[in-house]
Amino acid sequence: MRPSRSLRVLNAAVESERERDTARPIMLVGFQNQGNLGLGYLAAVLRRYGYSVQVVDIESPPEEIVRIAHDLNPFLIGFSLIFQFYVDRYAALLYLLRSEGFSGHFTMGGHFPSLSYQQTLELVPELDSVVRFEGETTLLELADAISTGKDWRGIPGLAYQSEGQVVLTAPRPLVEDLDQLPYPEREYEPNMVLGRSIMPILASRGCARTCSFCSIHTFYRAAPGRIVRTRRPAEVVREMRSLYEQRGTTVFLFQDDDFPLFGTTWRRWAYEFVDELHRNDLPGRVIWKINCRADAVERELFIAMRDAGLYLVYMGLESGSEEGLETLHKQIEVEQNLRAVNLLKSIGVMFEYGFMLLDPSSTFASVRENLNFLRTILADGCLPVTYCRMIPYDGTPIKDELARAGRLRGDVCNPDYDFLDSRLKDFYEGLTSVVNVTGWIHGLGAVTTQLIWAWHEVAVLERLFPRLPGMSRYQQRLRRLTRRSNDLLLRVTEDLSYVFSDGRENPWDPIFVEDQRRQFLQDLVAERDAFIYRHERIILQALEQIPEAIPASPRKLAISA
Ligand code: B12
Ligand code: SF4
Repeated sequence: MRPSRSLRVLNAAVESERERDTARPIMLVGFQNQGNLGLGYLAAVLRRYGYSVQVVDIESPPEEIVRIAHDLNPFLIGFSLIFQFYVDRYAALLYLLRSEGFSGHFTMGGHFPSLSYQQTLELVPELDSVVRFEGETTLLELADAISTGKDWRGIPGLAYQSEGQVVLTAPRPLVEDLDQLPYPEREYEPNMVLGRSIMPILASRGCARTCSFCSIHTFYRAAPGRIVRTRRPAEVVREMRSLYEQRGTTVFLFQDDDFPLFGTTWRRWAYEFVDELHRNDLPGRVIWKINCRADAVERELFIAMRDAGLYLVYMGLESGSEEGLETLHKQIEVEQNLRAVNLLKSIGVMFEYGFMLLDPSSTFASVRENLNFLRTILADGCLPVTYCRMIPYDGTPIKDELARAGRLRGDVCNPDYDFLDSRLKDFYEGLTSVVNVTGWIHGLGAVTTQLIWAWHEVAVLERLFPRLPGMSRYQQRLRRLTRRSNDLLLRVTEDLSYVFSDGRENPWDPIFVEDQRRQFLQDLVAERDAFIYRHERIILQALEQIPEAIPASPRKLAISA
C-alpha cells in the first residue's frame, strides 16, 4: 500500500515504502476511559498504512482480553502503560496470554516503560520489546519488520533483552511536526454530559517546565527533538469542526500537558486559535477545557478564550505553602495561584485544581497553610475540596532526590517516602481511618467527584442550553451544599492534624463522619435530579438540534489578535 503524503515525512525510512504484510491484525491494549489519545494516534498511523487494528480496554476482564486475542490472532500486541501503578496488572495479563499459548510479539509503551525500561522488562518478562517515547513511527516500523519476518532489533526507539542484557537501540526523535500525524482514532462511545458528547483532543505535546513531581518533562527531555511542539491552530480547529459535524461533539477536553499560552509565541498561538474558532463559527456551538499553569492566566487573553468557548481551566495549584511550591519546583508563588483563581472567577470561567496536602517537605504548619489556602479559594462554595499526597513516580526528579536522601519507600505500584516529621505519616493514616478519603474525594461516586460533576453540568447548561428558569436558585443550593461538605472535611482534617502534632483528643467519630458523607451525597443527588427532571423537556429539545449546520463559507473574523 502506498503511504499517504501526509505521513511520509514522519520518518525517512517510512518514505522508502518499506515492505509490509497487512494480512494479520494488530491489537492495542490500554486504559480507554475518557478516550486514550496515545492509542488513538498509534491506531490511526497503523491504519493509514493498511493494518487492521483493534483497541481493547485494559479494564475489561483478563479472560475477555485473552478471548479477543484468540479470535483476532494478531501478530503483534501493543500494551499502553500510562499509569505506573498498573504495571502488575499488565504483568499478570501478559503472563496469562503467554500461558494460553499466544506467541505473537508483545511490546509496551508509555511514560513508565520509556523512562524505566529496564525495570519494565524485569517486571513484565513476557515482553519482547519496549517502545520508548512517542511511539507512532517506532511501532509502525516494528509492525513492518515483524509482519515480513525481518529482524526488528535495529529499529530506533526500542529496548529489549538479549542474552540477559538490556539492549537500547538508537534514540527515536520526537515527532517534529504534529500536523503530519493523522487525527487519532476515536472508535469508542464518547462520554456524555447531559446528552452532549465529550472528546479529548491535543493542540500540543510536551511541557517546558520542570516540576519535581512530574514525569512529563523528563519524558519529553529524554528523547531527541523539540520538547514542546504545537499544531497549527487551523488544523486543531479543523479537527474540532469535523468532530462536531461528524460525531456531534460539543465538549472538547484539551489534554495538552500545558496548553500553549505562556510567553509571546504561545500567546500569539492562542489568539490565532481563538480567531480560527470564530472563523469557523464554532463559539456558541462547542465549548472546551484546557490544562494550564496559574501563571499563564491573564485577563485579556482569557476573556477572548472564554468568548470563544473556553469554559473550564484545570490548574495544578498543588500547594498553598511557599515551601511546598518550592519543593515541588512549581516556580510559582501562592499569590499567583490565588490571583489566577480570582481572575477566573471574576470572568466566569470554571476552574478545577490539583492539590497535594502532603509533600516531602511537609510540616504540620504547612498542612494547616494548605487547609487555609483551600478555605480561601473555596469560601464561596464554588467547588469541593480535593487533596492528595504527593506520589514519587518513576522518572521524576523528586523520586531521585528522595532515593539519594534514603527516604524513598514502597515499590513501583505503591511508591512512598518518609516525611521529615514521622508524625505526619501517623496523621495521614489517622486521617484515612476517620475519613473515607476514597469515598469523599477520589472515587467515582465520591462527594468531591459528584459535586464537581454537578458544577460541570451547570457550566455546560449555561453555555450549551437555553436559559433554564431557577438556575441561579439551583446554583445557590449547590453552593450551600458544597460549602457544608467542604467545611466538614476541612475541619476534620485540621482537627486531626492537632491530634497528631499536639496530642489533642480526637473529637471525630468515623461513623458520624461517614453518615455525614452519605447524607451530602443523598442531598446532592436529590437537588440535582429535581432540577434536571424539572427541565427535562427543554434539555431534550435542545439536544435534538445537534449538530446545527455551520454555514459553508468561512466567517469574517469576529475578533482580532
Ligand atoms: C488524559 C490523562 C488522563 C485521563 C486518561 C484518559 C485516557 N484514557 O487516556 C484521565 C483523566 C482518566 C486520567 C486519570 C489519571 N491520571 Co492522567 N493523564 C492524562 C494526561 C494529561 C494525558 C495523556 C495523553 O492523552 N497524552 C497524549 C498521548 C498522545 O501521549 P501518551 O499517552 O504519552 O502516548 C504516547 C507515548 O507515551 C507512547 N505510548 C503510549 N502507550 C503506548 C503503547 C504502545 C504499544 C506504544 C508503542 C507506544 C505507546 O506513544 C504515544 C503516542 O506518541 C497525562 C499526561 C501525559 N502527558 O501523558 C496524565 C498522566 C498519564 N496521568 C497521571 C496520573 C497520575 C493520573 C491519575 C492517577 C490522577 C489521579 N490522582 O487520579 C488518574 C489515574 C486514573 C486511574 N486509572 O485510576 C500521570 C501518570 C504518572 C505515572 N507515571 O504513572 C500522568 C503522566 C500525569 C503526570 N503529571 O504525571 N489521566
Ligand atoms: S506538572 Fe504540569 S507544568 Fe509541571 S512539568 Fe508537569 S506538565 Fe509541566
